[in-house]
Amino acid sequence: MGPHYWVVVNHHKHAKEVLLKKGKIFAGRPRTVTTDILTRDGKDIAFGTYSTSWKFHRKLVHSVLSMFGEGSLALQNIICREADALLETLTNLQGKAIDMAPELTRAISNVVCSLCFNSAYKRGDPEFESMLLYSRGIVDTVAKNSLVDIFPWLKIFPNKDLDLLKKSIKVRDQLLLKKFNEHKEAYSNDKVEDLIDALLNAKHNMETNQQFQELGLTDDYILMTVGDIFGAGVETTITALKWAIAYLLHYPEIQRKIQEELDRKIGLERHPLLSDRKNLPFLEATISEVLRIRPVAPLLIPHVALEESSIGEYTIPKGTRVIINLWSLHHDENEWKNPDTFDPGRFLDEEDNHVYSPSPSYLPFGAGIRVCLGEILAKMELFLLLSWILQRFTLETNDQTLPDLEGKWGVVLQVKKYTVKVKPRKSS
Ligand code: HEM
Ligand code: PLO
Repeated sequence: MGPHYWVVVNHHKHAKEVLLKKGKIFAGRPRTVTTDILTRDGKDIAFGTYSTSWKFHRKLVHSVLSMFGEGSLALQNIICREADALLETLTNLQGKAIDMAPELTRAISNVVCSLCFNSAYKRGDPEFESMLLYSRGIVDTVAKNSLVDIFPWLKIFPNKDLDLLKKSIKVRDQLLLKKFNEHKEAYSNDKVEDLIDALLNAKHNMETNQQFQELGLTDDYILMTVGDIFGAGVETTITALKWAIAYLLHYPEIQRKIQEELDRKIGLERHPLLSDRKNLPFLEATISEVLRIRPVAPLLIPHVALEESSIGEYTIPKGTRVIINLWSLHHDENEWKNPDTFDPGRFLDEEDNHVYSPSPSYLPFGAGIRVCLGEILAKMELFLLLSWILQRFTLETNDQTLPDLEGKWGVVLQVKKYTVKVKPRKSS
């Protein structure tokens, strides 16, 4: 395709060879016109190729996520604070046909905002509205293998998508820079409260290190790392949530089964907590099934062979771009019974007590050296938000109009807009 070799991997054995067995060889990323504009020539984690600075930033983000205590109290408190505000808004909107997306987005954005900037948005905040708008502009135009990414020289011609992308990025950059400057002014090395503090701290501590230049601790790299986590943190989880709700509207009996499980195991006296996850296997299985049937990133992000190698019996020249077709893996008829049917039960053992993957052909977060950095966070958010909503509300379609399940192509597999009626559940 265009001036490069592209290989599309459709079987899980080959996918694992690329991502796990030969993960380091295939850890490169292609440079493309749109991602270069988004990331100032690859100075981020997701679209930046394998390098010392990439490794350093990835490790740093990982440690910040651990500092916030994945699986422990801090993140749970932040997510529950947002879930609580969401329930209050839904209570005020009950009975009306609403698009839940803006409210869900605010909840999810505020979690990543707390992580990145130690701040949160209130309803109607103009900065939040502008964030929604620029993010839409980026998701619709970046990294979707448009012609200009395949034939870069096309960028000399007028291109509406590139114009929208550049305009959106300008707004994003202003927002990031504002947050960055506020943090620089307030910086003190004994107070690390969020991702920007952690990056500034690393810069401060590393200034005397001989490797400093290679570590990429310039303002550009720091801004792009924060932009990545903020962007990935919002767009991915929100997409999965929208898919989950769309499927629950199509399958009310599954929604009812989740609610019965919540009633039986938790009741209405208290809200669910992360420690309840093991006791709510049907909800957990539903989340797994949503991520199977509608993977957020159906082609992952393209990988690049950093040296000559092989996949199965094929020789792969250095520089080949490798697409892992997750859609294919998740819908492989040899691995999944009726792959197009939404059936959370397939992820449960015979007693319906434990969640497991019945097939190795399942990689919603990728695997290996480039595996998603936010997997644990995303799973926490999906579990807490869905359980809090379904404990208190039943979600119904408006006038029998069911959401479209086909999706819309972009850097993530987007859900077309739909409306929902939220009906409070009676206290038992
Ligand atoms: C990469 C899935 C949420 C941060 C990825 C990849 C996938 C993925 C498939 C590409 C792996 C590859 O190219 O091999 C998902 C799904 C999510 C989710 C399904 C939610 C349901 C998040 C969240 C964050 C995040 C919440 C941030 C806090 C990242 C980053 C990368 C990434 C930084 C790039 C990693 C790299 O290239 O080294 N994710 N993700 N993701 N994800 Fe996620
Ligand atoms: C989403 C729009 C933001 O404004 C910028 C951004 C940054 C990181 C990207 C994310 C966007 C889309 C989803 C991506 C994420 C990095 C990892 C994640 C591509 C473009 C996935 C699913 O792989």
